[in-house]
Amino acid sequence: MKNSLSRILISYIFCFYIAPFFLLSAQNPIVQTMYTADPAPMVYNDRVYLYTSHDEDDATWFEMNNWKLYSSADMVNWTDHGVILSYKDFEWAKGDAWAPQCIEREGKFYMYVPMTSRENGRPAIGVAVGDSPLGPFYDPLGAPLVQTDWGDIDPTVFVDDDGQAYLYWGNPKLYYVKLNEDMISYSGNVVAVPMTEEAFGKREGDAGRPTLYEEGPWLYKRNDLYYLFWPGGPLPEFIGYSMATSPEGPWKLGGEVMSRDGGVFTNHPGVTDFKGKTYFFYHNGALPGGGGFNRSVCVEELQFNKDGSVVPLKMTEGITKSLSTVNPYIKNEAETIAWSQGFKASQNKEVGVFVTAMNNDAFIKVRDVDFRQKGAQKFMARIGTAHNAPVYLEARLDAIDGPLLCTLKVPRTGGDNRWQLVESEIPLTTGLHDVYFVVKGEPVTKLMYFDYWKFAE
Ligand code: FUB
Repeated sequence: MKNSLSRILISYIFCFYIAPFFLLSAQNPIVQTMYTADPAPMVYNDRVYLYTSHDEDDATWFEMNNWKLYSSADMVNWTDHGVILSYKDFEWAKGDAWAPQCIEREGKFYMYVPMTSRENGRPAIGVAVGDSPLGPFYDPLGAPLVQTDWGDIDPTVFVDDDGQAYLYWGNPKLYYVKLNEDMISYSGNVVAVPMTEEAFGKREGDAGRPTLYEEGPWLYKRNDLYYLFWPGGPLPEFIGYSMATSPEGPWKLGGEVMSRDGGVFTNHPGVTDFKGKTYFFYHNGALPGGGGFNRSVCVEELQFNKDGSVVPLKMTEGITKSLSTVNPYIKNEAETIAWSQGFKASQNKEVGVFVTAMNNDAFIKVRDVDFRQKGAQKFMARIGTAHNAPVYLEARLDAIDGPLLCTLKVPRTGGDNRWQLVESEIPLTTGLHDVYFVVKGEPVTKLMYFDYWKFAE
């Protein structure tokens, strides 16, 4: 009874206070074109790469078949790199593509992923290797990297300054192993972390879970202190953290980082430093249609106190100040988005990732586009539609109804496997602007496909 009352209260707070805030200010959730969960950031060559799991639309249980990748140089515009790995890439796995993490070591990229094993129907952790953050990734082992008796999900991987790599994971137990330098094997035994009240707090009335720790660990180091962030229970999950002076513990409870505000029963931390700041990724149910199995990744800036403890966070509108600008004079993917409504992302062999406008007035906003002093006088976009009825793509400045630069008539190419580059002159446009692409037309669904855009002098 107490539990259902608190759930009603959480939903009430979410619907009336949090959701409208998200929709108006609109930087979180950072992906609006599909449902994403379990964010795992990795910084490489001045970009944040964000690996996520993927909740299928209309799922009523964890319907998760593959992993997605997004990246950003400015923390407000995110580029969709599509599906980069699937459980089908592992012969030994039969599904359940849950929380991933990818890490770079000496120019190779190692993606650790939990899946259900065909052999015994239990979760296990696999590893895939690639030569670029975008993949392609392949399974070098043809078998799980690690499997215990139960609960082998949610891997987090970390390479310490002395080169020793650690893999932590598990629900309800917390395990770790020391990975070898090849990152696809380990030495020594799997260690079960002692689940003590001092390390993870105390939970009453659940013999299988004596502490608050639930799942989804994330290992992070700052100023010689090690942090383990973890979703805690009972459900719905909050996010807590523990600290240690060694990556092997002993861990000491730090406190709560994020409360149970997201309107879904899980949460999942991912932390990274980028361009002098620390960012905390998590998920909630804030997109329209969102819920426990239709989650969305978000990000906040994370701050620390002088003693190293973490300043608790609230779920907000997200990162509102861009770290750099967008160059309009190069090919920009339509799936580079600060905020969108009414667009869905997909991919095919003709153009890779592209977006589809699902309804009239669907729009994409790209933040901080720098036309510079000389300015642009031409706009071009690679687009297409399957409809006979007219469909138009408008390019506007600074607002969905801001100054109109041009209106392109979308050519009837016949489908998303056929495209045309369409261009138009525009009034001289200089300086820094947000650019809006707004779709107008009568057909009821899948109005147009949009691959890329570019401005010219
Ligand atoms: O996304 C599936 C599972 O839900 C993850 O593995 C957990 O961390 C929770 O987010």
